[in-house]
Amino acid sequence: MYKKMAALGLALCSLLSVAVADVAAGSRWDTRQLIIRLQDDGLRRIQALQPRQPLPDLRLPDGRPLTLLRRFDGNGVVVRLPESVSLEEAQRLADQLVADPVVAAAQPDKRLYPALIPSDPRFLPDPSDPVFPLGQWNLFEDTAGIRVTSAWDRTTGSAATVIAVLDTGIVDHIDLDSTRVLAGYDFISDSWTANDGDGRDPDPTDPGDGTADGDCGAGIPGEADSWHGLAVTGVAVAQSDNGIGIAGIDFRARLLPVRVLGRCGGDVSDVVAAIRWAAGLPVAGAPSNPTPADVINLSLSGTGSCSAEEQAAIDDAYNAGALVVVAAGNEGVDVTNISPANCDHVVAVGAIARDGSRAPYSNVGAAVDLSAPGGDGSNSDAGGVLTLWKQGTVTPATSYASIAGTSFAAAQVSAAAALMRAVDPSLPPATLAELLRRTARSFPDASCTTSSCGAGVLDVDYALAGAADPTAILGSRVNSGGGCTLGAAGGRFDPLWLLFALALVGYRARKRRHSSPC
Ligand SMILES: [Ca+2]
Ligand SMILES: [Ca+2]
Ligand SMILES: [Ca+2]
Repeated sequence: MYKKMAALGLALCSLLSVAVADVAAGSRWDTRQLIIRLQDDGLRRIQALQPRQPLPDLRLPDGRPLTLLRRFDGNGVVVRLPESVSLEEAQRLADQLVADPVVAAAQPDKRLYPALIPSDPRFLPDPSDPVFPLGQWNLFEDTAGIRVTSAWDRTTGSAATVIAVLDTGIVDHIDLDSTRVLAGYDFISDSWTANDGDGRDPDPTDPGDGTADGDCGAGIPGEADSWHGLAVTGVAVAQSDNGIGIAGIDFRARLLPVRVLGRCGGDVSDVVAAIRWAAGLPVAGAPSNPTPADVINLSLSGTGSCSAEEQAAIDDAYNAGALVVVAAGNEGVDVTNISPANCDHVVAVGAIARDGSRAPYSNVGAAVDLSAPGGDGSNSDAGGVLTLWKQGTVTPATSYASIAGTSFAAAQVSAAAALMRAVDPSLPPATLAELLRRTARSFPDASCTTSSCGAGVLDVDYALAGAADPTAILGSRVNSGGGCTLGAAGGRFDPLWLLFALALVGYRARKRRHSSPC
């Protein structure tokens, strides 16, 4: 609303006392225009004025004029400044103008932009798509989405940010920018588990983790390759706005692929080494990591209490400045007995379904920090999380899949944390974690409460606002989170994934609405 001033019938004779600042390069919020509402007398004075003529008597301190661009409605005019200024500077100039009795109101003619909709053809819903009609619903739907499109108006990320994905490794994909993929490391010591012919090595490429019946224990059926690391990675950093496939949540962060899971899962001893290495800490036998992670994503779980070795490694990473994000797990049980989600100094992430209800597989309990959409895991609902996939032996991979699980909920929180670090690289893990909790929005369905599914549903837009001004959200208090019972080290981790409807397609079959290859 415009502030009304008393009309004193004076001419537009004020000189502005605020200089127009030189703004080099500028931002997209800069403006060169003001909207001015005039009192009647002022309006009369410019009645005969033509566009691009200077307003009579109204000048900047250095003598430069304000020129008329056009009449606005009623008593309004849009005027042009001699040069673009920041929005803040424009506001100061407008405030000065309001002090003139013939000016009823003034404000910057600020620029507005559409909420970013990336060009990736699978981002938006497409009812004609028989396989993925919902697009990336988890990023934008009102009920269970994480409000990414408005968040992207704040930042789309920074190349200075590093997300470590500790998982089955990485494979090339047409919708993954290889220049954003750091060298990483393969921490799997056992060569059979690793399936790459040796123990630890510098190549985190995922050779597949498929098994035959009985490989993982008597009576346990074999499984196809999971490509779990690729799928988790795609949620966070698939190449965005490139006209191909899906959009990753972070457009610019670099990926640090760290291999810890292979056939039949992985060992705690390898995972804890990888956590320290990802955080930039020394690990015997491995080269130093020149790109310590801002965020470490652990979409893996095992049973039991948080072991001493897990907690120690997580504490080391936390103290080194890395936020450790952990999937709550897919067993549908209380997370108290699921590690490392039950460890201290982690952000444990549960999953909700597309309708906002608790995902039936998601672990729950007081140790869950917040939830994010992970799909409901049923075959009757296409509402899994759309992400990258590999099918067959084609390289780079070209496929996409709709997958459910807390793995993919966690990946969304990791990407959100990376965007927060892009807003402010100095935010420590405790602040990131508390902001994620405190900016989460209320659960849309009574099946999730703050005692079962964490503080709420991930709200990336609000989290980024919090990152820009933490004290507005937190005051001076930063809480580092809950406790953990220490126990014996050991056990193996399983990747968390539920693939349903086998929603896989090769890219050649996907040419439809766009000229892009998928
Ligand atoms: Ca190896
Ligand atoms: Ca390897
Ligand atoms: Ca893409």
